[in-house]
Amino acid sequence: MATSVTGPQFEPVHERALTPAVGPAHDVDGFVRQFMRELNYSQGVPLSRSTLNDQYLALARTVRHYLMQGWIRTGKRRRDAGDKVIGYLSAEYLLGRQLDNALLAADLHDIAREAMRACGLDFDVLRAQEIEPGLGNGGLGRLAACFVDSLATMDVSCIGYGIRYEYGIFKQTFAAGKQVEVPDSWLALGSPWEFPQPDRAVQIDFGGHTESYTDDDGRERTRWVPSWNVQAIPYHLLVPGYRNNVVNTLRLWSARATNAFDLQLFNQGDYAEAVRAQTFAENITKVLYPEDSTPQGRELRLQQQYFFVAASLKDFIRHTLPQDFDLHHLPERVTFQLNDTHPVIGIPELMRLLIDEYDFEWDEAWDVTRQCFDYTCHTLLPEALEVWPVELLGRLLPRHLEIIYQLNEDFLEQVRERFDGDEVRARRMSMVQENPVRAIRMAHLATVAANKVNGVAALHSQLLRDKVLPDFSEMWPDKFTNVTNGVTPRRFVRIANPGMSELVTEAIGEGWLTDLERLAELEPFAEDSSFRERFRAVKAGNKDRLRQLLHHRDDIELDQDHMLDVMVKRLHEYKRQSLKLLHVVSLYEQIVSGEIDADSLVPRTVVFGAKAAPGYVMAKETIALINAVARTIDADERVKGRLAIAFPANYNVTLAETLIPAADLSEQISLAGKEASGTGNMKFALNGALTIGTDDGANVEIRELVGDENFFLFGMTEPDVAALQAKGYVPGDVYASSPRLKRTIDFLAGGHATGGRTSTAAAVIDDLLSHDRFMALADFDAYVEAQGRVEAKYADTEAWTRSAILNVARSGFFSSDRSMRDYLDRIWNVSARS
Ligand code: NBG
Repeated sequence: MATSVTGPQFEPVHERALTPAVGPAHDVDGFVRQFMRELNYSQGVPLSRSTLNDQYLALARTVRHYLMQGWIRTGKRRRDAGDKVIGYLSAEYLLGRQLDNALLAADLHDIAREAMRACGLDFDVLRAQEIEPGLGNGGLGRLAACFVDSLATMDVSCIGYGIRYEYGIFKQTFAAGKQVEVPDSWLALGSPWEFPQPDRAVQIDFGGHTESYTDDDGRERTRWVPSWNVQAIPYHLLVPGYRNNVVNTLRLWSARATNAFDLQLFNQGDYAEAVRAQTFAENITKVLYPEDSTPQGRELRLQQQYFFVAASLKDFIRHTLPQDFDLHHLPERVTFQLNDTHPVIGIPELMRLLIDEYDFEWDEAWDVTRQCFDYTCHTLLPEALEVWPVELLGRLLPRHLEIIYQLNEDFLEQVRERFDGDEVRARRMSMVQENPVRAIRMAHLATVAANKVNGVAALHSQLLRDKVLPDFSEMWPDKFTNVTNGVTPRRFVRIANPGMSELVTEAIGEGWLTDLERLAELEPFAEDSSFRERFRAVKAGNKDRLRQLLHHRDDIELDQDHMLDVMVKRLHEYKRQSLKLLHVVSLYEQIVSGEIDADSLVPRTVVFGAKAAPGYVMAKETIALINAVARTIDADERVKGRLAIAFPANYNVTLAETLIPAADLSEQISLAGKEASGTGNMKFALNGALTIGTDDGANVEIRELVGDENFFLFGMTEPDVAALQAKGYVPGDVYASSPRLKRTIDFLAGGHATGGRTSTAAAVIDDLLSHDRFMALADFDAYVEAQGRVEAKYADTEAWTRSAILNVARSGFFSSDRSMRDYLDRIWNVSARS
């Protein structure tokens, strides 16, 4: 007789692989044991013979252990519930160091510190071992990292898809003041935060041609016959939420040759040829394009884009959806957020998958596809909107080009119908540009397909509607929306500024870190003189921390008690580092000429941090010029102790975390209408720096929130800029009519701020006087005037501190948690669990 087994129901073993009984205990003892296991069994060394790197890797893997249970649980819970997934498609994630964030999320910081002490190790030295994964250029990549942090903290189902670049953003060094780029080998000493999954590889095709055929049901079909392919290997990284046991996933793709090498060629001794295919394939994810705001029309870049998007879509359908899922219901299970135009090739790819591989009719496929994508635009510079030459796209992805043509035909028919056959308009709106070369406008494709299109700050979204895509917003006004960027307060307040975090918690209690608007409760403390004193003490401590860091890291000696005036961001003409430099030169000139007494100046150190794209000549000239002026001022006894420039090389997330909390003044001085949002501006305000800024990007919202009296506004507005442009801008006229500007430029041109060498400033000055595309000269006088207001206020310590506290109290809006809530409400139609 058959017996049925009754008794306790066990969870399937694979789901309970980690129970508290086998996971490390949440105490010092448990941590130490796990650490020693990692050191001995994973690193394969005893403590006595371990290197710092061994110890760091063991520490990181120990912390990772504590997150795994949450990761497994989160995945299971989401699969069981059939949650709609946010598929965040981004070519960049500028993650920053992982250890501190993981320790904070899992509430392990104190335990880990104590455990390392018990092992006789210096916790801070180990933390400093980590090389940050610099898989992004600047704001766009950092924003993606902030967003995935917030979604995990809010318990929203999100998979971040991207590229595992073997070399991230280059490491910047200076040689004789000039930028030199060094490869960033972040993987060289091991990468403890990722899990490779070679068995989940996806094949990605390229090249070849298409052909028509009739299928078994007698339907006319098209088939893509590619000519080469590569393997995409996923690596997953953990994205822990803040103390909620939620761990989301980042899935980054690495390229590998389909056939590692040709054994026959190898055996014949032709080693180079034998591995050629491998080298070629692996080049796809070799390096991050070191560009920001200007696309490089490079084939490899398009390969990268298609590679990661195609891998992500296939992977989602195969591994995240249940087997046999009916793809007609895809929009119920996923929404793909296109982070700028880089992943837009995903639109024709989804069409192709549905039609060619899943037998959808064209209209059915379009109906599904257009519900699956939303598009965020991150720029206003026309040259930064990607276009792909038809010749290139057709050669690399012939089937996709056909699909785009068909989509465009259907779309233009709609345009003509709607606007009485307006051909001029149709040409403007077409996805295909005819001149100077026939090319696909990826922003148009994205806008047509997307459910929603958003800009990244109120002004930017308005300009996007009115100036960049006006025809589209006229056709589909409801498609356009705004979500103002935000930053994660976990990394940029709690980790970066522990002193201020403690002070805030003492004042208003816990809870603000996941509900940042609660910072508003700080407002009354601005009037409390003892609180102001403690606030200043925190700032002084942060400056001291920066002083020590720059001393060791860069051999830079920061003067004690200086106002720290900080401009950190990518080097770009529209951001106008040259305007900041002109201001410094102007102060210097005034002292040297005896117009002002050095002792009457508010002592100030101007800190620059900026990488220039390697091919961006003017940006590199500007870097060399800043360094030359820095050296000259530093060597001049007349300004010693009163004025200095510090330009640490290799500005990155790690440096930002020490630099921003130390700043007094935040420089956000782009030409109005050019900076889409900025996010550094938010980080500074949240850390109690006052902003000097133009009416641009998110500065507008910062000023509205913190109040005019706590913000130094200057310069032309966007309409002023447009009017001046229309009238014809002549920088030479500005130079001639502003005595202060003229003196400054003449002084600089005469080599007086560059150690006597006139050539150092020549390129920058020539450009400013002849083109000045971003109107730095036109805003110079206003900027200098605003800096006067800065000095006056800084001299009144209490007033300054009051404003600094109010900046913190009124900047809660700039949490990326709020941004994510806006995306959930306005774009994704998904609700957060918390
Ligand atoms: C950048 C903008 C910034 C903005 C970030 C994040 C690109 C293409 N754009 O102003 O220049 O803050 O995106 O939205 O990198």
